Order: sequence, then C-alpha cells, then structure tokens
Amino acid sequence: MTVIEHLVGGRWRAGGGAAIADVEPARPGREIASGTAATAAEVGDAVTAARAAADAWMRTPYHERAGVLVRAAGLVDAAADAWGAELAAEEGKTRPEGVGEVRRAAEILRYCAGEADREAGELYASPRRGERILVTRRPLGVVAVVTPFNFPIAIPAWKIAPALVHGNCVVWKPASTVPLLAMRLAAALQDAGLPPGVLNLVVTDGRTGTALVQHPGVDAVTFTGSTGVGRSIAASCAARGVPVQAELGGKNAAVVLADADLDLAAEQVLLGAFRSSGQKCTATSRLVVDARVADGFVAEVARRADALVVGDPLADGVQMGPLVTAAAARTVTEGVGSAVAQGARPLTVRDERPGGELADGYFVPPAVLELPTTGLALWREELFGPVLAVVRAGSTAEAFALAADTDYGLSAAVFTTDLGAALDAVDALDVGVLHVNSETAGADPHVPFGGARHSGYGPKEQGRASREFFTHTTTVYLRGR
Ligand code: UN1
Repeated sequence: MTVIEHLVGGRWRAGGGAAIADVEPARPGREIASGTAATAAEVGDAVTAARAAADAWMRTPYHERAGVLVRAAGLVDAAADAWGAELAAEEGKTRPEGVGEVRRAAEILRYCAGEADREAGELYASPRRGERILVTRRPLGVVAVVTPFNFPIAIPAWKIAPALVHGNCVVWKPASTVPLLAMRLAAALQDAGLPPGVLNLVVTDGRTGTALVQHPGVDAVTFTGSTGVGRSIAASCAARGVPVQAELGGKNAAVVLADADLDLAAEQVLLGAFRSSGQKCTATSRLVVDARVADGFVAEVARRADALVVGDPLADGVQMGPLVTAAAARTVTEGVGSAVAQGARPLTVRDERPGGELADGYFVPPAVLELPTTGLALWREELFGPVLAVVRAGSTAEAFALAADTDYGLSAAVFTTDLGAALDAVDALDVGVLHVNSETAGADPHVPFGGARHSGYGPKEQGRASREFFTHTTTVYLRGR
C-alpha cells in the first residue's frame, strides 16, 4: 500500500501529525494509502523551504521554468491510464473521467509552459523625448495553493503550473481525501527537474491548512472550494494584505427553450448534472424548461437519469460512482428528503444502491425533482451531488429571470436554435462561464475560468487571466540617458 508522505525542500518525509487513511468511497473498507498528516511546524518548514528557493527560481529564465512543465506533462501523459484508475478509486468518479482528468492536467501543464513564448509585458509611448514606458511582470513570491477533492489533479495543475512558470514557489495543501494524486503530480514535477523547495506538498487537515494561509511567509493564496471557507480565507488574506484568488460554489442552471434540440439538451443536461456524481462547482443543479416542452423533456431527463449505471467507478460501463465521503452522501440524501418534505416532486423513481462488495459505498441515486416554488433550499443552496431541481417558465424572458435567480454566478447553459435568444442569454445571465448548447461544466486551459458574485473572489483562473493573479507589474520608465 502507498505511504502518504509530504514533499518539503525536495525531500519526501512522513508527517508528525494524526494518522490519515485514504479509502475508496466505493468500498470504504479498502485503504489505498495511509500515513500521517503534516503538523503546523512542518507546514512552516515547507514555507521556509519555498522562501529559500524563491530567489533562484524567479531568476531562472522563463523557458527553463517552462521546460520543467513540458517534461512533467510528458510524465503525466505517460501515466494517464494508471493514475486515472487511482483517481477513480480515490475520488469516486468513473475511470474514463479519471483518465480524462489526468490527460487534462498534462494539457494544462503544456499550455502554461507556452507562457514562455507569449508576450511578457507591454510597451507604451512616453510623453517625454528619449523615453519608453515598459510594463514588466514579477512573480509574487511564495504562493499557498489549497485545492479541493473533486478534481484531484486538474485543479492543482491549473493553479500550480501558472504559479511556477511565472516564477513563484508553491506550498500546496490538497484535500486530505485525495493525497495519492497529489503525490503523483508533485513527484512528476520533481522528476521533471523542479529544484528542491520550489514546490512543496503538505497533506493535512483544514485547521493546519489555516496555519498555511495565515503564515507570514506566504505572499498569496489561491483556493478552490466552498463559498464559506473561501470567504474566511479571503478575509484573513485581506487582514494580512496579501492577494487572494478564491474559486467557490455554484448553483448552475441549464435553460431549455421551446425551440431547442431537445435530444441534445437532454444528453447535455444529464452530463452536466450527473457526471462526477454532480460533484463539480460547474455541475448543472437547476433546470429551467419552457412550459411548452416541459412535460416531455422533463420525463425524458428523468428516464435517462433512472437508466444511469451506478456502481464501481473502476468497472467498464459504469456512468456514475459514489460521493466522496459518508458525510457528503448524508448531506445530499438529507437535502433531497427535506425538498420532498417541502413539496418537491421526485421524477426519478430509483432509490436502490449497489449491493455486494459495494454495499458500504457512499452511493446516492441520481435524482430529478420538480419544485413547487423557488423558495426551497434545493433551488438556492449548493448540494454538491447528483440532484437536479426543475422549474417551468412561461416565456424565454421568464426562463432567463429564473436562471438568474441565484446568489451564485459561476456557469450556465442555454439550449436554443435561435441565435437571438442565445445572445439575449449573454446579456441576461451574470455568470463567469456561459455554454450555448453544451453542458454547464468544462473549462478549456487557454480561456478564463471563474465566477461572479458568490462563486468567486479575485482574478479569474486559466488562460492569460492566470497571469493577473500570479504576477504583479513593475512600470519601468526607461530613458536612455
Ligand atoms: C470543469 O467544469 O471541468 O471545483 C471544471 C470545480 C471547478 C472546476 C470545474 N472549480 O468543480
């Protein structure tokens, strides 16, 4: 069995903290890895190691830093099948999703390596003779990277790769439920030639994670997770005066208009709502359907949800695995129960869970429920599971108003064959990511990703947007003599 270790100053070592067990959510009796958590003092060692490495790394040419990412991408790609299976075992998403995510991490590493070849600043004219004004970029220093369980390698890659290529050092705290994939990515970067201390990995609980984000040696924090935790991290960063980027929750709507290709819409809504068991901040958790097509469309979505193959994420043909922990499964089950008690009408009928060796797994059946009003918590609060809340709209304008009826603003999807309606959606929906005729989830590495209002705080991630967070500018008034 794999031993969970921490990477500090280029050396792998055991932690001095409490025991941690990495179990399969499909078979919680089976441990994949075990070890001991990092203590606050060890987190401090990691920050010290990062600080010690910072000056040399920031002076390393962009192309040398990028070379490490390119070599790491090759190692990650070569291991995609093996690590994808480990990811599926550890996190619970299906094996094809796990393998796809590992390949996506490699693609992100490669995209970020390309930063070395992209423009590195701006040049302005000067109002004075003999002068130009140059805006150049500098790294921030030591960045704390705090990542969630649901994308154990892709989200870390899209935070760590831009941090590194732009010349920062990193101390990374992954969710303690997914230490194995964290170790795999850190080892790939180390094997690709990253100097000691440039990337440090500490696996620990949230309380010790707080010691990381509040450490005086940390110059910036990037976080993905719940809105509550993200806001408290943002507040503590503001109190210390350090930049923070927080990628938070979502309550994302798919809007199906009367003229939509309904077969395509049903397929995409299913993917958005139930892939990764709905455990994505970009998952489709609300469905707004034009009343004229609602009866048939909603029945079809529920029929397909009931037909999903739920089971061992490693088995061929399985379409949905378990949730990540017993607590997550309980929260989702209770959320559905209280919605039903408040008048929500279940449209899916299945409620059995896999048996046999999966009987103790954290499985929750996919659920589609029609709501009597939008006053229910199921309409407003992120549940982070395979649950789709449906309402009907009397017109396109009402459909957009219902989709916009949320404090969140991460992603949305609109299904229509009318270009005018699609363009109206762009104006009507205050979201960071809008999909026209595709599901609400998904993010390409070369374009900005992130949400509005309760869904995010600070600069966007990915694409060139990541440079906004991982560097700051020096304006150089450059006069020859
Ligand atoms: C995706 O939709 O593929 O935590 C990425 C999340 C998001 C990433 C979603 N930050 O689910």
